[in-house]
Amino acid sequence: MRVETVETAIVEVPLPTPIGTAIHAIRSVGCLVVTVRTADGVSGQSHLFTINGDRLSSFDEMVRGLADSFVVGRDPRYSEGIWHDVWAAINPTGHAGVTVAALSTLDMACWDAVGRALDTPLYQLFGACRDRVDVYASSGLWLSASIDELKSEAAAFAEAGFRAMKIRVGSPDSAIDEARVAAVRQVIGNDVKLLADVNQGLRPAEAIRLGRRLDAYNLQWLEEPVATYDRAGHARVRHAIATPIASGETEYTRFGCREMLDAGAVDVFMPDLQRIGGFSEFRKAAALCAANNVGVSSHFFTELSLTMAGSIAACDLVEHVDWFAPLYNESMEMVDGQLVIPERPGTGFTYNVEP
Ligand code: SMN
Ligand code: MG
Repeated sequence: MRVETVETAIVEVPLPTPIGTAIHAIRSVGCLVVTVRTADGVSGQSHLFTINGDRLSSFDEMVRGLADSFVVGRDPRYSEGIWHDVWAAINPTGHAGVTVAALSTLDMACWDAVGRALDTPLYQLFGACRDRVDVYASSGLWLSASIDELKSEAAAFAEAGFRAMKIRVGSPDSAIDEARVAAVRQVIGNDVKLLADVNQGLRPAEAIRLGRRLDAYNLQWLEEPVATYDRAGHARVRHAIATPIASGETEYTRFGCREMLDAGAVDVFMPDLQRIGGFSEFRKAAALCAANNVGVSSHFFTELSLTMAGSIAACDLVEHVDWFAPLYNESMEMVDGQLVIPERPGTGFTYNVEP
């Protein structure tokens, strides 16, 4: 099996309404769909994205450059060798950001090709541990929503069958955040899990003040309470409140994961497939977490993260973001508040995008 071409396609997916977090203002996601084709007619696909499509052409350039040098002409079953050759080559440029996003996307597309060539779901190829996984609704309850909007969105998520959902917090006044969390908790009751994401919007003392207020609302976790680089700050918050701390969506590779674990920053590490280094590296980070008795969840990339949840025992909860559904030919299936891990070959998802 030999890769003959790697093609890219840029697609802008608008959000139904613009949204805001403590640090983002988002109107659309600009996606780069990557297709690896082998000489025997097998293909593998994945994507990366930037918020509002910002500087997406740099990512395209990086994917195509790395693909020409390290993927074309290679056997995708040598994904580990490809990963390490790219890692060595990006050393002078840097092991984070555009370089690692391109590496991640190529890694996932190669793996998808391997699954398709073998006509096997990737999660089973990696060694399956479950066929369904708990999920939380995450395309809503934004910081930009009014309290009335929060209440109706929360009710709609529960009505749609979600048993968990995430609210964004990080307002300058913690009393405002508390009122918003209280309003949602009142609508959904105690049986539906509620998570809260600060999006790095606070300093440690402010996050502790907020966390102590929110301890009364039985939250599943408080996410990214402070800047991602402030791992000691994460640990301070974690030790000062009862609610568990989740973080890691902005960390790169097993090395970023190790920094978080060594600092005692998190109860749950939540890699983002685009930043962590693709399937190969997500699995290594998850092994580190397991050795440290730290939980694993996934950030964004719901469709592709099902491959991880299906093959990593500690990864027992995934984030549900519906923004990318228009890219795919297949839809995610939810049964009794859980997502079904598809038994289709590869990731189980194909892109409806022509390069
Ligand atoms: C998030 C990240 C990027 C854009 C919107 C929301 C958030 C999440 O941190 O965890 O979903
Ligand atoms: Mg987050």
